[in-house]
Amino acid sequence: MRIDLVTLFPEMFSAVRDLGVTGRAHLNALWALKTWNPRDYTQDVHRTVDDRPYGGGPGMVMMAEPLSRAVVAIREDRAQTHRLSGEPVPVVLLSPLGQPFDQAQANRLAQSAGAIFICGRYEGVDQRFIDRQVNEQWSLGDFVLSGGEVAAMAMIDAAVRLLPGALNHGQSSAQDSFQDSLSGLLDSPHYTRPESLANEGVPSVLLSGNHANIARWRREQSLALTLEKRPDLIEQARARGLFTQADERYLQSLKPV
Ligand code: 9WO
Repeated sequence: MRIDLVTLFPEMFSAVRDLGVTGRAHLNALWALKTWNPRDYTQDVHRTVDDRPYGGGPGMVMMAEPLSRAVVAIREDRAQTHRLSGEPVPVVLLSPLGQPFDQAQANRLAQSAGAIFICGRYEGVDQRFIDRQVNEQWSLGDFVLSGGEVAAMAMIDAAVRLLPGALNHGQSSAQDSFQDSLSGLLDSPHYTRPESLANEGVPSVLLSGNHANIARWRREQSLALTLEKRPDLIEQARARGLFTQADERYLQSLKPV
């Protein structure tokens, strides 16, 4: 997977490139990241990337041409670097108008050749660049950021940790909230040492060594937590036929009579 980023702030991406699970995976060449600064694709002495909005209004708008030239340069670079497997990748604008990014999107990104992310700044991006060059818009949710970079990093993190070999314990990504082994339910609570913390212990089943009981307790915790916090996810899992009879019996037992 190769991620190209068009951004005025390439330094921000050292976080995802150099640190933690994603940093280790990058070191192991499980994925590649390349940043492209639209300022390097300007043609005036001031290296201008923004201008005032037609029609007036506050703030500045990112100019189309430096962004377009950056995307052209990325396509050339991708064609040269992957001469044999030039799988086309989407040009994605991070925007609150986009499709909601979820675990299924993260999975698709992780199983693809990557994406070209456009990180907007200022009040927005010239619409003509979006119309001509952008294939998709992806959103993290209904809020406004000062730029697309932080959203891009969240999506990159969600995808990279799914790459084979990215996690130390091959298991643990399959155990996360929203992942398949949990039927799309929230994960159960976690505990570690010390066994007693300010006089509060650890659920005794976790100390019992009985792995069947531990698995059943965790499943029941997931069901109860999800029913309380995200009943929509319970309905989704039921509609997908992911509940056993034992799951349904336990959910029934949680309902007030
Ligand atoms: C901002 C905006 C606000 C209301 C309606 C539409 C909008 N589009 C944009 C937009 O594309 N903004 C650019 C990127 C430039 C300003 C900062 N940007 C941005 C991206 N702010 N917030 C996001 C974002 C991205 C993904 N998920 C949530 C928010």
